[in-house]
This record gives sequence, structure tokens and C-alpha cells, in this order.
Amino acid sequence: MPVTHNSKTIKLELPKSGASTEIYLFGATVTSWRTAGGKERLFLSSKAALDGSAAIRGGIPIVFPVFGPPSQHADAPEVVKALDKHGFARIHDWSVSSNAPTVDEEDKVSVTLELRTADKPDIAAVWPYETVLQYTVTLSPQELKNELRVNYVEGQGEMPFHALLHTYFLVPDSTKASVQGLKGMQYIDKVKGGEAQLDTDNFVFDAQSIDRVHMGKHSTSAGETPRDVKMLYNVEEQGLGKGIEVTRSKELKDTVVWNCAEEGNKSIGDLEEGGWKRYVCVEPGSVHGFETLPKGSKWVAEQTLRALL
Ligand code: TA6
Repeated sequence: MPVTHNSKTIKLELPKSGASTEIYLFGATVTSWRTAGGKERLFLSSKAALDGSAAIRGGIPIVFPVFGPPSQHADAPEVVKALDKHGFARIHDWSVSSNAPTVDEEDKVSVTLELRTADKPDIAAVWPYETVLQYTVTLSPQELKNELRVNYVEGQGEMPFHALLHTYFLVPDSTKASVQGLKGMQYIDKVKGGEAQLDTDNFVFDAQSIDRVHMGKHSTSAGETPRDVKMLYNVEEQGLGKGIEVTRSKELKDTVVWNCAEEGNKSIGDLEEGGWKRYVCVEPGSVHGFETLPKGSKWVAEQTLRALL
């Protein structure tokens, strides 16, 4: 039974390898990803609201159509300014798509969820662009793929949006965890203010509060490509491996890196005590500058998470 669901969650399982993933219909939030052998890879706060009363603290919340508080974006169009922090996708119930096939093979299983703004009066009241979001989660023994499709169906003018996969990785010790692959990137430092360029290829979280938006693509002789990054545990633990490789399509041009540190933990009510030491967020997205989509067209982006053995 590799695909099972109840009124709140969907579970994908690969019985032969022991890999699995769980997705809440609320926000289409992936709350658990276990690789072959059953090792959990995502952080979910034990204090996370799982009853639909608030965005889920942990897993992979979907940020759409605005990243962070709209007031933080000088270029935010009027319509975006009225939205909640991180937008509406993470705080509404999605449904299982009846249009997309569910893949169910020996070593691959997937499901597609959908959010139709036309079915949600409270979204339609603030978002004049009829949108269908589709989200396909595909599980393989060592990989999890998340594909987001943004379909702009009906409305006036081009639709502006941000999109981001707010991925919380479970780590044995966030102060030791590091991110590789962002060297040379210009970033907005939301803790210290201003912009800077990252000068290391192995950024260690340490115990500091980190909230950075690394902007744009990577220029190579082959043209512009999105960054492939690695989140490394830098801790030896039986069955854990080295970390997670994060690859993505070119649409997810930016990379947000976040850990609230001990002080910040105190002001996040649904983050368990000491939670800051158990997660690091590495978040591929398009959040610096708004995407604009013509009516009748679609924007497709994906990330793939792969366990590094
Ligand atoms: O992605 C990083 C960030 O935007 C941080 O600024 C931090 O506030 C975090 O997301 C969590 O936001 P939330 O609304 O889920 O508390």
C-alpha cells in the first residue's frame, strides 16, 4: 500500500527500502521524509500546530505568492501588500488532484495536490488572479522531489508572485551543520542589514542567528545555472550519511538560509525548546524580484533532495 491517505494526511511508502514521506493537506506541507532504512531527514517541531490553526512549523511549507512580510519588499505591487507573511498557500487545505496520475512503482511513488483559488473565497477576496497551484511529491529510496506548478487561469494583467520551498532539514547539531555551494553569491543579510558577498564555500551555521537571501543564478562558461548546494551534517552518526544534496530547476534562482539561534527560539511560540539546534533551513525559491506570469500561462519549478551517503 505505497499510497495511503486519511482526511488530513497522505503517506507515500516504498516498503522494500523503508523510505516514506508524509504530506499534510493543510498547506501541502511535507512533514516527514524518511530515506531508505527509515532515517528521518526533515525537522518538525513537536509544538507545530497540525490542526490547521497556523502554518506548520517544520517540514516543507510552500511559500506563495509572497516571501516574508510583504512590507519588506519595496517592489511589492499593491495587491501583494494586503497578503499575510509568506502568502496563502501554506495556510489553506489543498486536495488530492484527480487530474494527475499517481505514480506507484516498486522504487518510485508520487502524488499531486492542488489548490484552486476559485474554491477559496477568502483567497479570492484578496487575490484577483485565479490561480491553480499543483504540487507533485515524488519519493525514491534516497530522493524526494518537489515540483510546483503555478497556473494563472483568469484575471487582469500579469500576475506577480514569489515562490519558495521553505525546507527545514533535521540535523544532529545546527551549530556544526554547513552549506556548500554558495561561494561568491551576493546576499541580503536580514539579521545585520545590508548586502554582502559570501566568501566561503563551506558556510557553517555556528550558533549565530542567520537569515540570508542569496540572490540569483550562478554564471558559468555554460551560461547561467541555479546553484547546486549541499547541506552537510559534519557529525558522525550511524546510518546518517554526510548530508543532503539540493538540486533545483533554474526557476528557483535564489537560496534562503535560516536558523533563528537560541535567542530567536524564545520568540517563536511553536518552535520546541532547543529546536534551533535541531534544524537548518535551506530554501530554494524565487523571492528577489517578483516573477510575472501572463494570463493563461504556467510556471513550473522543482527541487530534488538527495541523501548523501
Ligand atoms: O525563510 C526565512 C524566514 O523568512 C525568516 O525570516 C523567518 O522569519 C522564517 O522564514 C520563518 O517564518 P514564519 O512565518 O514561518 O515564522
